[in-house]
Amino acid sequence: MVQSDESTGSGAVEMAALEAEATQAIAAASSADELEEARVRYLGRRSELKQALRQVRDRETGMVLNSLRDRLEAAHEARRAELERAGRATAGEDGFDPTLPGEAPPRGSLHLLTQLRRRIEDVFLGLGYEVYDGREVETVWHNFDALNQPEAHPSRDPRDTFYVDEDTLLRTHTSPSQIRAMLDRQPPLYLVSLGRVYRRDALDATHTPVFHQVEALAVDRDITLADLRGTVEHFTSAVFGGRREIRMRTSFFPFTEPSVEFDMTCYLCDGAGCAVCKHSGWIEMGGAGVVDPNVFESVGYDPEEWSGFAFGLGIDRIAFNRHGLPDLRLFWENDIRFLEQF
Ligand code: FA5
Repeated sequence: MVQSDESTGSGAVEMAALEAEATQAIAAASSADELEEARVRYLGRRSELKQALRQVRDRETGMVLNSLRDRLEAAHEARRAELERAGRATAGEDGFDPTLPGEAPPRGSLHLLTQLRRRIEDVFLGLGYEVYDGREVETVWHNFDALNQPEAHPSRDPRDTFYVDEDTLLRTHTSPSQIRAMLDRQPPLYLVSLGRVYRRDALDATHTPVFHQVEALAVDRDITLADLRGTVEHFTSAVFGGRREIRMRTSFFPFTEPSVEFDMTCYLCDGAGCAVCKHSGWIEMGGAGVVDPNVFESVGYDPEEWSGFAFGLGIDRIAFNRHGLPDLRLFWENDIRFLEQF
């Protein structure tokens, strides 16, 4: 029992011990239940302190005990607020508070290049094309020889191409899937092939050593450059929206003859000229042409009977243009702040 015994000082000692014990118990309470237990024990109706207060006879002792009660109540209130802040006071022992609003888990999305790749596939499927998967590790024959690439062509140089061994390499474009498909199937055929390609290009804002291409191949009777033009126009309009016009410039690829590079009217200014198309009204898309008879011969197709067109372009550069991105490397950095915008 706490008693005021100023003559011996034992009451003061007991109160000091009680205060230390109560303060310690309040501070140690780690849940609302534990805190309530401490409150009942040290501040409740049956607590030593309350009983002592009831028996107070002199003003001095009353003041001392009242100030002790005030200090313990303040400690209790401080601890209660602390626990509430930690989300535990209202939640019970397991820390779960069903009254708090829920947190929505962040939703992931497909990588921008995957989205574009699927969109391109859908456009070709709509035209009746088949999606054909080529190989990333290719033979030199499929990647170069069968595509009529001259022995001395610079792209064969190990400084430009990743060789696995003398006869094997990481494909430098998606065109070898034309060869595989023609060896697998008999014409007529209409197919599209998408995937990664590899070149020893120095890394900068518009070049990455790994990038993605889409390749389309049509082989049938009486195919002409006009069919190529119509298909490319449909493809670019479907992917970019609106009605895109196509411009062809003569070019050279060993596997097509004639060969062209094609541009489309800028999807932003519709050809008027703006920052996206560098004020030319046109955006470069890729390479194309009529399949060279030598390519047909290397897969055993009769070039007198069959004709075809092929075109190929870089998917990364399309996405880069489409979204006005400053740097192709963003596709590979996996920075969530970039990825979550698409
Ligand atoms: C070719 O790869 C040909 N196979 C395309 C082709 C197919 C022509 C069928 C005719 C018939 P080229 O080397 O130009 O062509 O590459 C095509 C596209 O790949 C370029 O237009 C460009 O968009 C993209 N590209 C090339 N190098 C890189 C690179 N380092 N990083 C990102 N994209 C690239």
